[in-house]
Amino acid sequence: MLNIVLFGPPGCGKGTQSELIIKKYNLVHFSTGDILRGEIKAQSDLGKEAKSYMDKGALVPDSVVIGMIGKKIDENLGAKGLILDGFPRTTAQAEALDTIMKQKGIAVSGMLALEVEKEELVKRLLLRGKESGRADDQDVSIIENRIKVYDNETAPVKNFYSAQGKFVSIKGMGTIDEIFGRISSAIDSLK
Ligand code: B4P
Repeated sequence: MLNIVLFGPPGCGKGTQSELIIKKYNLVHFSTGDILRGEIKAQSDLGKEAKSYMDKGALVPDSVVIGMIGKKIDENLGAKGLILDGFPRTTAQAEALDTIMKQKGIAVSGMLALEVEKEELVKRLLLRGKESGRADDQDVSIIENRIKVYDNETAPVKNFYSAQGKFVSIKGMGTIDEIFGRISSAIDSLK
């Protein structure tokens, strides 16, 4: 299986590029953010818990998010591969993913990390907030908190994959098509 971790700060283009990748490479999309927003919409217990963290720009606890991944992998073991969009976001999540994948005889093929300047991230997210009404994209202080949480808790996950020789840095500035071209070249060299 071709299992790709698509990584980067909030607003770097993970969701946007995932849509293009799944079409071109016929992979299954797994976005923890989308799943959590679905739970919030359904007003489930999980959604209520997740909302209290997401509204502040904090990460949802590892135990909640890790619990969601095993089932998704089991459901898609026959697929060509997975795009993990927004997961793992902590080293504990990366370790759990490794353990679960080893049990199933599969592995992460590579981590593609989109690098984008902070001002551009804030600009993109505020624009999305205006267009979509997404609660965590409306307020500069919440967006800045998400970027801070990324720097402190999520960026170290790069070291985890770097130590396994699986880390690939991708310039995430430019048009969506330009960035997709860089991502496609990186994926082709993983295959
Ligand atoms: P996510 O849903 O993962 O959202 P995100 O990181 O904010 O956005 P993404 O990166 O996908 O958006 P994109 O740039 O594509 O997470 C939301 C929250 O859920 C987290 O803060 C956290 O609380 C929780 N969560 C999720 N996963 C978790 C986990 N594993 N553990 C714990 N908590 C978790 O899009 C941004 C905007 O930029 C769009 O409007 C897009 O159109 C635009 N854009 C994209 N590319 C562009 C380009 N090249 N030029 C101009 N605009 C561009």
